[in-house]
Amino acid sequence: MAKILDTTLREGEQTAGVSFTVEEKMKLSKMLDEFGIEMIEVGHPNVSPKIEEFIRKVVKEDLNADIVGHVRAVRGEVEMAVDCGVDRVAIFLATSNIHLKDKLKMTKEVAIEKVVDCVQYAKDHGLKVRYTPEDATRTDFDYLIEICNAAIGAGADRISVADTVGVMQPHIFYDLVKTIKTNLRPVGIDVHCHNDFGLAVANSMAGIRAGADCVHTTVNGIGERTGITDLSQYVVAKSVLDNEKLKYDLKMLKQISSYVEKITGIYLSPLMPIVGENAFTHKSGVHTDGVLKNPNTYEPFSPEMIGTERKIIVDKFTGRKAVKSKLDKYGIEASDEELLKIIHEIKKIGDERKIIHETDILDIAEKVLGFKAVTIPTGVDAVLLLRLEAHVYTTSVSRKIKNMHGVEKLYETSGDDDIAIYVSLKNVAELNNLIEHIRSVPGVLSTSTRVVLKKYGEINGNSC
Ligand code: HCA
Ligand code: CU
Repeated sequence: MAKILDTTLREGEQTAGVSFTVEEKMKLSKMLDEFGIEMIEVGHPNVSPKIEEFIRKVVKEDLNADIVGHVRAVRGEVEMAVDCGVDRVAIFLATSNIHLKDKLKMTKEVAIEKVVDCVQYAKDHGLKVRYTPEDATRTDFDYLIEICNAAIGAGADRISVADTVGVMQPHIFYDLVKTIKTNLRPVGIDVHCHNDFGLAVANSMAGIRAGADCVHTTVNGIGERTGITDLSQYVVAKSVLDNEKLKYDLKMLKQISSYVEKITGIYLSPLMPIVGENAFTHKSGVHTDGVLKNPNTYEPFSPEMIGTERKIIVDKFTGRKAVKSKLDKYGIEASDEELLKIIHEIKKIGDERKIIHETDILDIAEKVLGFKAVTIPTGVDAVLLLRLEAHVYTTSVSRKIKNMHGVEKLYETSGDDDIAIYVSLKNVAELNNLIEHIRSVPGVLSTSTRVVLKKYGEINGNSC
């Protein structure tokens, strides 16, 4: 079984608009370690004081995962990584003609010298060393082999085949990795696949099949431009499609993904494979009927496997089985004839609007059955008004709050308050927790809360 190196904290932090705090990085490192990741790439220590602070802190945590620093082939940067106490260092220097000539303005010979010097230094200081020929997939093959073998000769124990601009296709990458492996001295091989054409996961799987033994991932696939191989997609594809017994705690995947959504402010498309909102949501009558009889009919694996739940949508496409299962949930019995009437009413509303809430279904059921079916707990709705500290960038706070449990709507406003939030929660205890949580976001100066007594112009109650 190939290993995983997760680089959410290095490549992921290179995503436009993303910056993690030291605390967020510590928390994510611990989650990834608990999940079972073998190597965590933690960043370039020379990029900023906070990155350096985090690296020095995380190495002391004694995680099971190896901590990998990432540096350019610059002596000072390697020295800094050594000084931070990382287990491994990854040294990268581009090898394609376009990078060497136009970006680095460096000859091929000088590039080899720099790589050899940096690898040797790190090795002499007791670190395990990876060398990454950046843009490897657009590099002249003979030169690629020459510089990698020089790095291995100097002590590198891993080579990362970087598809830096994501131009590979699975069959081509398979052949390339295989040929690289046969031409290199014995060494571990990583694959680092960018997702510019949406092929990162497929290419990574092909690379492993060809003999690489470590895949680079990020949570939610974040990274430069359109990111790299998504952790959840890769791991679940390996487990389900390749039928591999994995040692990772797959049940943590949804939770890890949601945490990264929250701290990046980058929210997933509902259509995102594996962890997207729709991954286990069933809509048409034919599908919901099938899933209610046997989930395997329309689910390639169970939602429980990644720690999430199935959702059945009730709208104008809905069939009898789905409506019946919703009514069963509330202990409401309806005859076949009554059920058909209820569905007829649901289809009527469904033509007018996109979302039908559970309370709508219950209202309809009550009308059709002629009695008060259930009393729905109304919960607590409130408007929270937030003031921020003067120097704070409002959007960065909004991003952190937007995804918290119970937050339904968020507005950045003019006037005395900076942010207005509409929240909907089960009870006052939950409301208190949310307020505490919001108050702990750096930059939030004060909150004031207005509990909603009545709502007009929208549907009251929980959504489906
Ligand atoms: C970058 C470098 C890198 C390095 C990958 C690796 C790439 O472009 O910032 O070290 O394996 O994609 O080439 O992320
Ligand atoms: Cu990259």
